[in-house]
Amino acid sequence: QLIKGEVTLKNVTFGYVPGKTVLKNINVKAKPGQKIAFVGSTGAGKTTITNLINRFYEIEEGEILIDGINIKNIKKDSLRRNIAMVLQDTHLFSGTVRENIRYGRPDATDEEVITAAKIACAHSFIERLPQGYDTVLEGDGANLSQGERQLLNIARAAISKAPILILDEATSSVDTRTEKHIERGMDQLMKNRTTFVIAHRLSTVRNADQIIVLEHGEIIEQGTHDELIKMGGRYYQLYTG
Ligand code: M5T
Ligand code: MG
Repeated sequence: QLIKGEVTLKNVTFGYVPGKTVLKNINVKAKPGQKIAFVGSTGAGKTTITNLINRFYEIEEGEILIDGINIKNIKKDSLRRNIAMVLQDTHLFSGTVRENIRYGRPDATDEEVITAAKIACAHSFIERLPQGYDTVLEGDGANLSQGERQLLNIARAAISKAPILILDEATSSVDTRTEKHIERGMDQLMKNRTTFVIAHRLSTVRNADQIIVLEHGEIIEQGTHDELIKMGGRYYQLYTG
């Protein structure tokens, strides 16, 4: 059963190994349907926050709530159904393109698979594959380019009905032309979902409801694009380069 998609991080402090804190006292509240962007330099802790929302790791200090429920009390398969993700490193399995796209939505029709592929700008390259949607992918999509693998992951997110979406450099391996092309699809993907987006290109985070600036695992600024620009701090520096 699907949830509304309110996500709250309360005083979250975390490290992968004892004695090395990666996130310090993180507080974020995402209302259902909001777009939350994380920005900050390499190693700031952006991916780590999404790792925790996905519950890839357990937290010892603080808590993460979805619709008011601590994620520790949500079954893993329910969490997987409610969170769609396109991550920095792609995940595909050996199976056909079609199976890979409808992973998590085995009930999806062929038509839905094609619609999702079109949203992800993947339809045309899939059609050029030897067996189209029935082409078998080698383990982890070894017979595709990194960018094509990302597009398949985007198609998978598009077909999912999950109310929460995590985009971690979702189009980082896609060429600029395709990236330009896919913008509308990405908007469609985010529509009506609580979205956490991480992108180096700051133009893609501009319209976020909240932009959160991280530095060494701490939130140093938080606000909308206009607010942060007016503030003239770190975000302003990053934005004006
Ligand atoms: C933040 C460490 C990493 C860095 C810090 C994912 C991961 C990270 N780290 C680990 O020790 N183990 C891990 O599995 O945590 O890293 P991040 O959250 O990946 O940073 P980022 O996403 O802001 O950086 P980038 O380069 O993706 O922009 O000290 O060593
Ligand atoms: Mg990262």
